[in-house]
Amino acid sequence: MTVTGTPSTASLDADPFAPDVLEDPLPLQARLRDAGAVVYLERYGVHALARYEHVHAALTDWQTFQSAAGVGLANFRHEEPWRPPSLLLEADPPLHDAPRAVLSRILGPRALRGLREAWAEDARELVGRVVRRPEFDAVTELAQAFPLRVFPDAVGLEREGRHRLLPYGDHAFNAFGPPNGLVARGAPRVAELSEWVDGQCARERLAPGGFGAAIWAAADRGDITERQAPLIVRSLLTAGVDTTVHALGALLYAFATHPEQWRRLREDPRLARVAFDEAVRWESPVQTFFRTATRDVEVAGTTVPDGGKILMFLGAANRDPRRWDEPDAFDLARDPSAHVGFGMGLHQCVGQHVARLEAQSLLAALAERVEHVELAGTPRRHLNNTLRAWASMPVRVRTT
Ligand code: 4MI
Repeated sequence: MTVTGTPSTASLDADPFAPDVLEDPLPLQARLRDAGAVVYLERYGVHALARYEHVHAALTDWQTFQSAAGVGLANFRHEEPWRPPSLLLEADPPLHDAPRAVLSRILGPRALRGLREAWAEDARELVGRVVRRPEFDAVTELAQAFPLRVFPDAVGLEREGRHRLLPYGDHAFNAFGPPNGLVARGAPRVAELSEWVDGQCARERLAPGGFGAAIWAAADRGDITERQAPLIVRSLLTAGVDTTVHALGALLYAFATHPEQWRRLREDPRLARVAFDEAVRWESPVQTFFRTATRDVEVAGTTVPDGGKILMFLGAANRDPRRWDEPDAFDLARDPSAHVGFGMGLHQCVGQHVARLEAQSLLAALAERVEHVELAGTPRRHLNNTLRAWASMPVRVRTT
């Protein structure tokens, strides 16, 4: 006898936020993709999507898969968020639209043109200084140092307290996951870090000419309200530093371990743009985000209940062999542009042009000065519930 009807949903008791999985998420990603289109994660009572097709479909259907109930494990329908929700990340239309439109313009390619030359020069100066020594730490001395040098100035932040940006972002990205040891470890500093960040969002703290002042100018024009402006500045400070730091870390790791790809980039520096997207696809600095079902919805034969959380594995989708040839290869010859490392659809990363400009500035400066780069020791991961990150990466370079 053949049993027909609803096929049972695959179910796993694995913990995607356990330290050993965060250390190397690839085996669990493969298990999830192969278990089925939808996998129930028993430990957290959520449904997971790890195949490109289904992650993409969920990302582009904001009506069914909402962000306003939080894009972490916490369900804002029942649980109080650790900070007032973001007007961008944790909102949907119509509330999402005005903040999004304002920030898209401020962080758009046209608006960034004025930063190009200055950032190129900043990158040349930093690289020139760092490569004077043949060995250095590519994470602290480049991937962290460059964004911390250019981004806070572009926002118009005061100098005092900038060391709080990375730990604040690190905690925010941990807080999208379950309340595990990583969140507990960050908890003692949350009050201090949040107080500083929130304080920097006030109009009078932000230097004229920066992204922050431009957000307040939009409030003066009435495009957003004065109550919205500081929270939009807060989005820049939350999303603008750790993400780019870890994307640059991914890029530097990729080239330090793929000498032939570095040669290729040096022969054709126009490949810098593809290189950045390929690194974002390959490492997926933002590994996961949740959505919440706005109704009982069927996904590939499984019903996700209204209010149910859906965990989308961006990193798994970006290495899904159903979508990508040789997904584990870092290869400048492919077109990685459809990756979901920046999300997809309405919420797709509004800061990606800033991230691209940072990466292109740094890569161009490195390509000018560095003939060859390789690991000079074992790189060390930095564990975070959401981010795929490096704590340290010793490299050796041969300069021109
Ligand atoms: C995708 S990373 C991210 C985006 C936005 C915010 C935080 C993180 C925010 O606070 O708006």
